[in-house]
Amino acid sequence: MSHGISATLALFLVCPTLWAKDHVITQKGRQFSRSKIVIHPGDTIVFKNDDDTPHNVFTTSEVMKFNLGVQKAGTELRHVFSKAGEGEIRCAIHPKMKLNVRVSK
Ligand SMILES: [Cu+2]
Repeated sequence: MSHGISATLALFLVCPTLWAKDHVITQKGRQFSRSKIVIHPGDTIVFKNDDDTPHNVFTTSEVMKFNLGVQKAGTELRHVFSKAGEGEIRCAIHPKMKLNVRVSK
């Protein structure tokens, strides 16, 4: 085996996040673009704000607790989901906005 191939293999073995994906969720009309999403550990959700008002993506779900803070119109914020489990993402400004996220191994 050449050094080049073994170095590439080693990189994949130590760095599983090379397979990680970005999933885009848009916030428009004070709604998330979907109500559910299934992703894998290490994946990122990119939250885009396509409204002309701010949003504030957060969750209190135990397996994935985070709060992206106030997100200005026209911006995008990212969050990496490292642990398997299920939770409900909400918007602190618009209580009707809900997104069920399942992080499945
Ligand atoms: Cu909102």
